[in-house]
Amino acid sequence: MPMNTGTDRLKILAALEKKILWLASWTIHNANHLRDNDDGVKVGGHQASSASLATIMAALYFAVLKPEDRVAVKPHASPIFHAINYLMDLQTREKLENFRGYKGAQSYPSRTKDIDDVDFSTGSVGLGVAQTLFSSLVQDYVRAHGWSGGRPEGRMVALIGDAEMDEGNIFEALLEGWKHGVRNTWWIVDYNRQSLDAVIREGLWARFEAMFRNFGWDVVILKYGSELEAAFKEPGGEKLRAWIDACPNQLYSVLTFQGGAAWRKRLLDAIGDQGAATKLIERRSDAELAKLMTNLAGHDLPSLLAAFESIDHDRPTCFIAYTIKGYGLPFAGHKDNHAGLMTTAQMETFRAGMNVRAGHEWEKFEGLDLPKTKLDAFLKQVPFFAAGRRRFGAPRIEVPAELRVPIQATMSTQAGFGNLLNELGRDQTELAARVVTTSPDVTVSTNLGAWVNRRGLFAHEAMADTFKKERIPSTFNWEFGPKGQHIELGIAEMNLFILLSALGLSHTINGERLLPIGTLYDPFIARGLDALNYACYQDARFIVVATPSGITLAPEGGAHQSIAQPLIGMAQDGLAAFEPAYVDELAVLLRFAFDYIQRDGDGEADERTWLRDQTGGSIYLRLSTRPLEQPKREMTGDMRQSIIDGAYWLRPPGPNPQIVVACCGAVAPEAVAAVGMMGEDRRDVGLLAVTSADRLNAGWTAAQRARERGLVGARSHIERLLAEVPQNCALVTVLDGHPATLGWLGSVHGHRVRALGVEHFGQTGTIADLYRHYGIDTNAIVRAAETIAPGRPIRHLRAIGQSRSADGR
Ligand SMILES: Cc1ncc(C[n+]2csc(CCOP(=O)(O)OP(=O)(O)O)c2C)c(N)n1
Ligand SMILES: [Mg+2]
Repeated sequence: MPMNTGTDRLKILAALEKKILWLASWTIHNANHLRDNDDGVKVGGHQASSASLATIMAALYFAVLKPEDRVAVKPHASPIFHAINYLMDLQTREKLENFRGYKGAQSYPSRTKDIDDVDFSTGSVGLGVAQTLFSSLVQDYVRAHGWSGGRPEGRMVALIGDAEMDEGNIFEALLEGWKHGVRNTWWIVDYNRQSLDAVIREGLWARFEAMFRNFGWDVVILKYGSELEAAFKEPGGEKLRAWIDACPNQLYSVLTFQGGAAWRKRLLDAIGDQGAATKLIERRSDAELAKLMTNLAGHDLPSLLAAFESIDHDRPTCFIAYTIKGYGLPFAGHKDNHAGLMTTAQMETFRAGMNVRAGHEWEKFEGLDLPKTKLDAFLKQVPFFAAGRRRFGAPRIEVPAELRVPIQATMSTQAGFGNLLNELGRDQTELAARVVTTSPDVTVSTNLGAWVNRRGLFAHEAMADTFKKERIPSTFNWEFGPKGQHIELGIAEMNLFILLSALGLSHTINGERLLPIGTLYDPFIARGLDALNYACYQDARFIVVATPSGITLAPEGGAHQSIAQPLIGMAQDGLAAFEPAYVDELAVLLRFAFDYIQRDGDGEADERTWLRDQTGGSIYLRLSTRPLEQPKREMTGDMRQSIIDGAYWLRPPGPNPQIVVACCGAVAPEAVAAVGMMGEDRRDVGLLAVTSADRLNAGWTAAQRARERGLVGARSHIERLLAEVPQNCALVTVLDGHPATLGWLGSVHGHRVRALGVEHFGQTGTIADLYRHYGIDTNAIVRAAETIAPGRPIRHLRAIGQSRSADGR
């Protein structure tokens, strides 16, 4: 286009940079002002932090990025991000006026809550950064499987705070990226040398540079802007360069804050020579000197454009861009500026400097000295936005009515999971083709081995199994290649969840649906919990299969035994958690999971369960390595539905029960035995098998809410199940996990309840030892029942008690 000659383009970009800084600052100021009389909560952490990235984001969003690129924006730069989208008509004035308010533009860019085109949510620092790296891997995966759909390869870009680089998950991702030959990833570090509380250590950039190079990245250091570079070439310029090179971060910040006169005094004291260097300084007014000395490359459009546009390869690249926190604002450089806000008087001065008239603050081109038509025409052709919204969809992958699974007489749910995937792996179906598995170095021990034998490991280059070639017998024949369907990860669980987040957004990022399954050890969910939360917050879709779990993993001891995980499963939004006891239940649930992770309907609750099942979400299956005798039964439609809804009667209570036992997961045999033992001494005992405390609880809560809103007939699954149980009947609940997971069942209809479970770090021992120690064995269930539902002593319990004391235990 003729208007896009070099200088024209620079002028327009400079105007747009100014505009987004204005709009972001005004958004923040305005939102604060509106809420001054309200709850007094001020907007912090955005003003200075946003200004730091205004130039870089103007260069990227308005010039450098292409429609196929995707960006994770540093959380506190959200006002700049929203301002850019506002200019592109993708964000509304109403939402900006309500920034951080109820249903307003979000404090941190959010895929799920914002209306503008957020590629990756950010907020918990470090996670968005790693997400870009894994998204790039997923892009490679999709393309290697022949699903590019003719779309060009995109770059995954992260805008990173320099203090954000402290987050360990970034380093974990770097290492994993190196192993997988990551490409097309740009990380741009906003090197403003300030965190929230402090000015950072000297020379940090050199550590970053060495580290990135070590992991095979290209590093581009963007230090001085074009004006400073030109000044260095003037007579005396070398002295200026030497001074600024040696200037400590703290001093540079102080002088930036103090302004031109302070710069002059300090520079003349330090390098004044009554010669060329003095002249270089004296030639400039205070304002010019301040502008020159803060002309870092991160605020210099020509330097930024040259650097970004010179990259003509797909190697991962880290840009370390020197910037000033609060650039262009009155508190630029001040170490306390993280939560800095402009006073009304400062805002007025800033407004005057921007040529914005009162009452015209939201006008797109107000105060810019370029014709509106020109700016409008430029915005219409900005490449990044030219192809429309960057969110895609993908058709649903058909899921059969049933998944095949061979069930042995005695087996664990983990073994059942291995069988299910092994069977799936035999099929040449679209479902099998779209499944992608991953595991942080526990592929074999979580029973994915057979699946991987069939489907292979993903790698850019084919690589044969040398053991196989050398004819050394092994259970696992693992071939690597571009068509492989298992992504092998190192041990870091953060990487597992961020990869699942990237795989689970493939339908919207790449327009190609994947059905990701990640396996790990249940206790180590805690290690990746923030990343799991992040993945769910972005509405990524995946299945997490966690084994082994609980103290059932007896000889492994407390370090490997999960207690709180069932509660995580209940509390984690966007994640439906299940803990089946038997393999036929698991088969039903895995089938449901494949369907559920693909749903994207509206949020209306289902009249039957009061669960928002149309919206779908991710799935957590808590499995066990304990082999259990499997029930021989026909899976009826009703039972299938109940397993999915969260519970079914393994033994329905009689007409007037005194006791109902509710059990979940691997302790089913203890519960079955206890119910059998009580049969002679307590009436009509029932046994409820809970497959999902999470879904029972969610449905119950939603049904109560619905009734409070006038839908008097709303009933959830657990309410219907327990409605059969008379009020004076007592409940004993039991699981290998925290007792609070099921303890709430008593509140549903006001039954007395005794909740058994595990509250303390496990011991080593046999399963029998530990179930006894923690009080979740058959005796403990019976004892609890005897106490909570008084009646005649339970004979079997006394018999066991006697034989126990006889053998001295
Ligand atoms: C995991 C996590 N811990 C803490 C915070 C709170 N927090 C937000 S920004 C920030 C520091 C910001 O420093 P930097 O990354 O250098 O960004 P800058 O504001 O300088 O651009 C902190 C501690 C957070 N958002 N996420
Ligand atoms: Mg910083």
